[in-house]
Amino acid sequence: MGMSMDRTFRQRLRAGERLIGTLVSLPSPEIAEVLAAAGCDWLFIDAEHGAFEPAQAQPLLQAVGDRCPCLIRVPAGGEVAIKKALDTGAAGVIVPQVNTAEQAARVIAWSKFPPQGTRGVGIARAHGYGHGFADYVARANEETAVVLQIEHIDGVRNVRDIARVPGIDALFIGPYDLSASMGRTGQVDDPEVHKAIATVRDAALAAGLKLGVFGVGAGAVKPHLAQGFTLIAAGCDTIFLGNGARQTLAALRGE
Ligand code: 3PY
Ligand code: MG
Repeated sequence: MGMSMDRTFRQRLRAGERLIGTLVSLPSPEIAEVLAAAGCDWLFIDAEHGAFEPAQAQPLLQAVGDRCPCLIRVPAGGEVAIKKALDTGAAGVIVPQVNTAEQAARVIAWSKFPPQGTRGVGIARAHGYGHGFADYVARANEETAVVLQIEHIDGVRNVRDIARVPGIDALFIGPYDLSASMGRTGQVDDPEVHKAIATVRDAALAAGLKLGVFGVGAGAVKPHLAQGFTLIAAGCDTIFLGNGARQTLAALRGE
């Protein structure tokens, strides 16, 4: 996938380019097209909480084509989900709830073809359905981004060890799960939650990894921009849709 003359998403991520995208929670190619056309730098396709499996993200990728790189968040850091997500031709995977270095190492192994890892070798969209097999297999380890979510206080405690695992491109904070693991569900601006986020930030930057974060809107992610976060998921499809409808209704009803 992608034009080889262009920089890949992974190259742009690793170069520290600010990449602003949004979360897609509905398995709708049309919504992916709308968000790509709106100018998103990338799409966070959510096959963890969204009502679809990693392989069902494929029509969304087909809809946006080369216009917008898509990362698929898998339901959990398991081999099958990672394999199926990458086989769609996704620009990378986002793996939730990585709490130990051992878990991180397994995720990297499942995401990289031998000799770097143990990713299964098959024929799918990523490989041009077989017609681009050799080319894809030669490039995939270099061109596929692996983003690990640190979103549990156990992951924060282990983050220095996690960050040292070779092959990780970015650590991505899940503020909602992180706050929940600290007994403060949804209190993403709680000082203790902020302290935990700062611990992850320091470990990532010390290890030369990039930093990502989700926020419900621009206001939620803005403070993170100044802290060195570059992989940004702001808002999500259903929130945009509901907000737009609410604003229009309120304007017409004089609220
Ligand atoms: C969280 O906030 O837990 C997330 O996973 C957001 O991406
Ligand atoms: Mg989460």
